[in-house]
Amino acid sequence: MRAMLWFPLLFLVYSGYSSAAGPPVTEESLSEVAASLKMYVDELPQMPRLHGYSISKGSVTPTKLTIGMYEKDWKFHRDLPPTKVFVYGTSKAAATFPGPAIEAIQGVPLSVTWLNFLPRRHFLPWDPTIPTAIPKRGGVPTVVHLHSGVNPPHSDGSALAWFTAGFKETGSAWSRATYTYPNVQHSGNLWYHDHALGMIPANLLAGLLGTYTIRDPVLDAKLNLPSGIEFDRQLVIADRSFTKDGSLYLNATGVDPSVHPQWHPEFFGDVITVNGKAWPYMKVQRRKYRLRILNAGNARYLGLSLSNGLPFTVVASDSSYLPQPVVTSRLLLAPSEITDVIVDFSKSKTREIELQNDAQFPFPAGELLAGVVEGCHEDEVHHPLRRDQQRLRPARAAVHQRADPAGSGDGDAEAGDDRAVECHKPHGGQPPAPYPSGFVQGHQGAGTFGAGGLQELHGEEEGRAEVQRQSPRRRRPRPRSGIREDVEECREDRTRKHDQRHRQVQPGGGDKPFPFDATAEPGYVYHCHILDHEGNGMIRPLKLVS
Ligand SMILES: *[C@@H]1O[C@H](CO)[C@@H](O)[C@H](O)[C@H]1NC(C)=O
Ligand SMILES: [Cu+2]
Repeated sequence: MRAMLWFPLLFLVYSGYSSAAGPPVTEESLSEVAASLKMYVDELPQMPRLHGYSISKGSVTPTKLTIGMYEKDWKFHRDLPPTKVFVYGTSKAAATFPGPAIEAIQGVPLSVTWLNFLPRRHFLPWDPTIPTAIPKRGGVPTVVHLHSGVNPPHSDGSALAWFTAGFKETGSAWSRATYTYPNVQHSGNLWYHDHALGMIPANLLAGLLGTYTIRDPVLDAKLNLPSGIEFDRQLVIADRSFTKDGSLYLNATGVDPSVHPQWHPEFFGDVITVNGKAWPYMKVQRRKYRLRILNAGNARYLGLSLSNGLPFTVVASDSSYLPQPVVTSRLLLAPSEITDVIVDFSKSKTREIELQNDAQFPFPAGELLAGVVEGCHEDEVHHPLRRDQQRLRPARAAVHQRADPAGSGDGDAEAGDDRAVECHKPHGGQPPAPYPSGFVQGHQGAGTFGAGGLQELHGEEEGRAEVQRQSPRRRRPRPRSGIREDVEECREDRTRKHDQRHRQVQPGGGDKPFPFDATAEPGYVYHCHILDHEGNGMIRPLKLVS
């Protein structure tokens, strides 16, 4: 297995001099650092878990957390000097890369006060020439978005609701330090990350990200999936590049400086980190594990498989269970996607298994690293400590009954008012101005955001007429399954109709309204989740207006 490494092993011992004083950083020097890091010497850590609820007199009650953002040093690898990062934690000492794993309970609201303790200057380059959060008096602008969260607009982490350390400066949409997460949606896998306008590639690369799990103890128990801190694990995969002194690297020179001094369409790191360690290993027992895998890279897709051919049983994707489990030997994960899989290590015929990545980059047109695999982590299979008697119950039980499970368009129990959604485009300055005539149509009860169709319309008149024509009772095209935040880009030169159906994600289906006003200020945003694209302006306000 070890012959299949990415690079021949080079044992180079670097002294920790500063990159400012050293030779210029080149692609070769970054690859050399990556090649110098021996794989599988650090054990996969688990991030600290934060319970998003209290237990009082035997029942679960809401609670409040305070989480700060800190600059600190983080050890990504035994042989790499400490790396400066920006990370989340309940204190500087407790802060981790990625941040603490927040565990919420379905139906139990959680309040989080997010505090910025970051210094005056960012240690990574960022682009001031596009609509970007730029404080006048220094500091690093930040705001926290809970990805896939069904949250009130004021707690959604609008890109313009940013704030610097001590709230010394705040963006135009800032309204509060404490966010509330109702957790009314399905149990599932979410993640939180920074969302400050234009700062997203740099702030996430620096480490401002973490997992957020909504559990439904009754449902989860029924499914009989591997559970508990040892067997239900988060794997946060993020590619990064390191200079010889251990610093995170982000290129500040654009691909074509004659066009733009800084623009880089996509960041690809040379080192794969999992839970903040470069190529770690994980010791596993001969039994089933639940692995919740997040691709937290800026732009790298992951095509994951296990080196000994063990399959993955996919039980959930981003933020909800699948209708049926899907057995596959390969998982394709775009940036920010989460897959929730069961791996049965009792079926392993080998003692070591590499989690491999074969995705091209940029995806899908980039080069394939022929004959080469990247090990993300290695599972060393130990003899069983106890026999694994566990059997998965049919995952059908996992699915929340939806109002319209088949997506047939019949039985559209859309209590729903139609919602006109305006697309906005940035007009050079900030805040971004609305698209003059762009809009999408949707329904209240948003959660599943299935793009049924896309049709080009000409001019505002035709657009408005189309919205009117589409009554709430009308049959709509079958939405794609799965839940995504991404919507196709609105082009400023055309008016487009996105035929959207927002489906209720309340437990037990039904069409209960949100426990908040989804039309309130400052609205929401939609954006590309290749972070470098988002950072380059592919992010737009989205407001439910009626
Ligand atoms: C940074 O980007 C420039 C322009 O594309 C490129 O020439 C240079 O090699 C890059 N540096 C590194 C270290 O990747
Ligand atoms: Cu996100």
